[in-house]
Amino acid sequence: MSKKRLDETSKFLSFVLRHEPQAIGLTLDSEGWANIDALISGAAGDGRNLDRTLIESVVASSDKKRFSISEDGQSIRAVQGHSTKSVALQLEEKQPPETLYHGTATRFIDSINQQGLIPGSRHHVHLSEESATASAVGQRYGTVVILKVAAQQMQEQGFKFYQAENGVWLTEHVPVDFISS
Ligand code: HQG
Repeated sequence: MSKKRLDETSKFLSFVLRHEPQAIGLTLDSEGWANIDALISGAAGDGRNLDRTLIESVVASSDKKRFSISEDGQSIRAVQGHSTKSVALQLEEKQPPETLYHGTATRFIDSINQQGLIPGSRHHVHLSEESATASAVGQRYGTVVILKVAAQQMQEQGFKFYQAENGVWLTEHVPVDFISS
């Protein structure tokens, strides 16, 4: 299986499983699960030739473990990054490390200094345990800036933190007072 084919399919799966399932007539349950056979037939209607082997290879080779397959092998979901309103992952609250990192781009800094970190179109602000990961995330948008988030202090003050299956930390909003560079 070529890397190109895996990458293209991964992007397509992110699109339908996080953002626009309706684009291929797919329904996700509130935990984000889609039936794999329905995904394959919906994709076929969109001119995309997916099969189970390809889907399983994408799940297994995803560098960030973006997707998971249910225990019974019937369903697939994205583990984080959703924007679609139909999904509300039942994430368990978890105690974060003292500091988490957020990688962003210089051009967003003025706005972040005013509003704190906001989720944008996604359901959560995404935070990393490693500054190197945050750096890779921020580079997607331009010259990177790594911000430190006083996560434990936030939690002590009542803010909730969650961790997705792939290790990404999630919270709803990071006010300016808890951000430093
Ligand atoms: C920025 C990828 C202006 C924020 C990555 C970010 C991650 C603000 C952008 C995952 C702001 C949103 C998520 C404010 C935040 N004013 N800009 N007040 N607050 N921002 O893509 O965290 O490959 O939705 O800094 O690796 O970059 O898709 O979030 O630059 O894990 O699996 O607004 O997406 O994973 O961008 O990335 P995004 P993100 P995948």
